[in-house]
Amino acid sequence: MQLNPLLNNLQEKSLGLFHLILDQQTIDKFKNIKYVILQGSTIRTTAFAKKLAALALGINPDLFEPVNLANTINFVIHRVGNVLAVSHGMGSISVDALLHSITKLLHYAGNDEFEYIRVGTSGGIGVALGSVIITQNAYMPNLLPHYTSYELDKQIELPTNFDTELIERILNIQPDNLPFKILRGNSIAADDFYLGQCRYDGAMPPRKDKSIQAEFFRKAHQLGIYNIEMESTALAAFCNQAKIPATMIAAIIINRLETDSFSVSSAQLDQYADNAQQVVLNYLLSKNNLE
Ligand code: R2B
Ligand code: URA
Repeated sequence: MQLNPLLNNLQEKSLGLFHLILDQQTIDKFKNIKYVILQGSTIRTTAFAKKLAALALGINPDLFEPVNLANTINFVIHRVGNVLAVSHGMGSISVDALLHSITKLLHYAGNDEFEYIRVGTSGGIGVALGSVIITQNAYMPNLLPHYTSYELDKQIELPTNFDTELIERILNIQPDNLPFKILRGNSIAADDFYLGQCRYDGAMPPRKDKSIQAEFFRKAHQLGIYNIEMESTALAAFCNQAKIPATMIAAIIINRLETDSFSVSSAQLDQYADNAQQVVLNYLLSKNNLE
């Protein structure tokens, strides 16, 4: 791991994003972490922590409510053994702020070897609903494989390839009989769910002619891009810079070659999202060191 050397002399007293005072009691709660599972929604993060606690530690989910280690409802942080389940909100700006905060916290607690895995949902580009994509490279919507951001007025471009060895470790332990497909591919992160992803069902219409949408997805597919979501570039860029192994595992909940709007039930969407959680659970449960 390679972080900002200025952190060593910072003597930071609190972490604003999590409303946490950085005293020894707080820092102790974050020692010995090996896996950080990041998801957009707080509800799915809590559901995941309960599932993991049941499967890895035999804790009855009906009798266990994981505590939020952050003092805010904007983000949740649950600990199950040496796994943190953390919510990151929606979009690159949210995940960027979350990544700085959680990484500093883990650093202050003396961790220097952990993995970041985002587990989420996405729109598919020519991939069956319910499939799960594990991301190799993240692309900007202009179909370039880097993250463009700004430090005040300065435009910054950072590489966005995820960790090949982590991807292989995750793929190699999956059982053969999963009821859905797992594909290794590339992903696009857009800055918005509606116009940023060229949806015609937003409150404002896209400027583009409908044929441009189809042409865009065709070009993307040729680059091995199988899904579109909103955080992969920021996550990949951060983890590349920090030298933290990372990837993204995202379920396909809509086929963007066919439609912009969701037509399946919310129970069905939850089932698709569960597929992505299942892939990371298979990975974590294959470890004998979760406690
Ligand atoms: C996927 O789903 C969310 C939008 O609904 C967003 O966080 C993402 O990347
Ligand atoms: N998340 C997105 O960002 N886009 C989709 O189409 C589905 C989930």
